[in-house]
Amino acid sequence: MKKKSLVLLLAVFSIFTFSAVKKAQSTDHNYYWMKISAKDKFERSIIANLGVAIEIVKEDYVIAYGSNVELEKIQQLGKLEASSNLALENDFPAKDAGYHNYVELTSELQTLATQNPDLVQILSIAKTTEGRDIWALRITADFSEAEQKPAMIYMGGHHAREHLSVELPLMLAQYLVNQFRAGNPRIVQLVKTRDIHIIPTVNPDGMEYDIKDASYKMWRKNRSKNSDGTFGVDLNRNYGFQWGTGGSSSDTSSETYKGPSAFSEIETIAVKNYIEAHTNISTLLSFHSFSKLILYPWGHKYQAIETANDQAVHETMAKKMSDWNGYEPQQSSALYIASGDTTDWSYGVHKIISFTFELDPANTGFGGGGFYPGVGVINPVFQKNLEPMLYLLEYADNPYRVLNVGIGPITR
Ligand code: 0X9
Ligand code: ZN
Repeated sequence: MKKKSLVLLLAVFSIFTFSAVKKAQSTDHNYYWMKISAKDKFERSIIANLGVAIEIVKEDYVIAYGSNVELEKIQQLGKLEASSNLALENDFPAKDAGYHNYVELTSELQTLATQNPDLVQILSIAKTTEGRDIWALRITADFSEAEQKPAMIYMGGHHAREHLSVELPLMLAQYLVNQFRAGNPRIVQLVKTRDIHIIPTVNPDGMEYDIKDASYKMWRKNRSKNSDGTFGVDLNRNYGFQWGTGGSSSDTSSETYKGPSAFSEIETIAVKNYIEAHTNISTLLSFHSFSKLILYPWGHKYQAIETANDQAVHETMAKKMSDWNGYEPQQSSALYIASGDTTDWSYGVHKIISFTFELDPANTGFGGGGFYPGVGVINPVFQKNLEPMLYLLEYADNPYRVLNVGIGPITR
C-alpha cells in the first residue's frame, strides 16, 4: 500500500458506516483497518499494547491495522469507532502506483463530494457480492433542478483488467470541478446546464481481484460465484437487450459468460436502475480498453440501426470524435458480434445515444500488454479524449442537432 493510501484512508472511514465485525475464531486471521478513539499517548499506548499497528495518529483517534482478535478486544474496550476489512492490500504493482485501487478511488470521489457539496453528490448505487459500493457521482450546479437538465452518463471499469477505463471518468469528474472553480467559461456553462453522471467503476470486485497481491491476473469478469463454483460473469454480456443471441457464452468458465439470465448481476441491475431513474439521460459513454476504437450500436447484429436519423447521429458523432482522439469509428459488430453489451441495451431499450470507447493502446497483437500500458499513458489518453467527452455532454440537450435538420430532443 502506498503512503497516499494511508492518508486517503481517513476520508474512506468517513463513509464507512460501522461495518459488520466478523466473529473471532482462533483459526481465523482476518485483518482490519480500525478507527479507534484515543485522546492522548496513554490511551494510544493501551491500544498499541493490544497488538495492533498504529499507522495514523490524530488528536482524538488513531487508525490502526490488526487482526480480528485484536479488533474484538478494542471493541470490548468500547473504543472502536469504525472498521473495514476491505482488502487494502490489493494494490497495483509499484510501477503502476499512479492507477487508483478501489480504496484510493473511493477516497478521491468522497473527497471531491465532501469538498464541493454544491457541485458534487456521491451515491452508492449497489453493494457488490464482496461488499464494495459501486459509486456514482452526480455533478451539476443546482441539484434541485437537475432532473430538468439534459443528462449524460459516463461509465468505466465494466471489465476488471481495463484499469485505464476507470481513470478517465475519475479524471473527468475532477477536471469538471476544478475548471468550474477556475472559472473556465465553457465548463461553468456545462456544469450549470447539464446533469452529469459518472460511474468510474461498475465492477469494483473484479478490479480489485485483478490487482490482488500486486500482480495482474488478467481478470475480465465480476466475482460472482457461479452455480458450479467458478467465478465471474462478463458484465458486458449481461445487459437485457437481445441477451444471449450471439457472441456470448453459456459456459461459466468462459471469459464471455453471459450469466444465468439477463441482468442476473448486481452490477448490471445497478446501472439499469440508475439509468432508468434518470430519464433525462440522452447520451452515454462506456469506457473500455484497448484498441483505439469508437463503437456504436448495433453490436448483436451486423445490420445498421433501423431508424435512419439515429444511425446518422451515431455515425456523425463517432466520426467527429475520431477527429480529436484519432480512434477508428465503427459499428460495434464490425469488431465482432456480441450481445448483452451496455450500449445495445441503452440504445435499444432507452434510445440513449450510446458509445463504447476502446482506449489506448492500439491493438498490438498477441498478449495482454495492452491492458497494462503503464502510468505514462493516463494523462495523454485523458487529454485526447477530453474533447469527445465534452462534445457528448454539450449535445446531450439534443444529439440530433449534429444533423442540422431540426429534429426535437429525445424524450423518454
Ligand atoms: O467485447 C467487449 O465487451 C468489448 N471489447 S473488450 O476488449 N473491452 O472486451 C467490445 C464490445 C463491443 N460490442 C460489441 N461488439 N457488441
Ligand atoms: Zn472491456
